[in-house]
Amino acid sequence: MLGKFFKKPADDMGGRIPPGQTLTTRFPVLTYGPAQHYAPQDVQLRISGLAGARTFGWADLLALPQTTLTYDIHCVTHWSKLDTTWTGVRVTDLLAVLDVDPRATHVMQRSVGGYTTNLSLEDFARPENLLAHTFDGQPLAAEHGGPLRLVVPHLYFWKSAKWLTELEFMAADAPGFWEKNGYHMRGDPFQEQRYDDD
Ligand SMILES: Nc1nc2c(c(=O)[nH]1)N[C@H]1C(S)=C(S)[C@@H](COP(=O)(O)O)O[C@H]1N2
Ligand SMILES: [Mo]
Repeated sequence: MLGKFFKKPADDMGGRIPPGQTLTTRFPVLTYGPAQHYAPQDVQLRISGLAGARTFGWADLLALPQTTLTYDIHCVTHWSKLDTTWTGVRVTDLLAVLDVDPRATHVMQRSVGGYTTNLSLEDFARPENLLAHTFDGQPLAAEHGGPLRLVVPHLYFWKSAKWLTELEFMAADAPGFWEKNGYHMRGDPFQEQRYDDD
């Protein structure tokens, strides 16, 4: 049955398909534990650690510049999906209104439900990264992390926390949920950084 939805790319689509990945046109749901369900009005994005403590509610997030971007996503379970379109707040536009301490080198994403995943500040601050609330022009479905998730397309998709509720700025790297369980600290799909010994 899976063969109906997953096909081996004929080529690497001009370098767009990382090694070991297979294309899908579906949008698989990958969640450890149950999906979280709450209204946009209940979104609270806390900023903590080495940045001035702040909380952004839904209206605060919508008051920031809104951007729509299309790019490919890659899951460590070997599926890639091309040309996914997301709308939200660019991480760089959020950073522009924060007061980040120069000692901050890493960011921990925290989700409603307890999922965590770490990024270097450099990987976090890329201009294509979005705090996304909309997928394909529709409100992001709860199963895919709505009302609000991070999307960091240049790394494996486990680095994009669904139901995002906190960004902690840190002076050193620290493992999140999957990283504590053997996944790579960075997770670059083009270097196949799947596990911590890759
Ligand atoms: N809060 C939370 N975020 C998460 C996960 C999770 O289990 N909980 N799974 C990660 C993994 S492993 C992947 S591949 C993507 C899957 O996103 P999707 O379900 O929208 O395809 O979400 C990531 N973000
Ligand atoms: Mo994943």
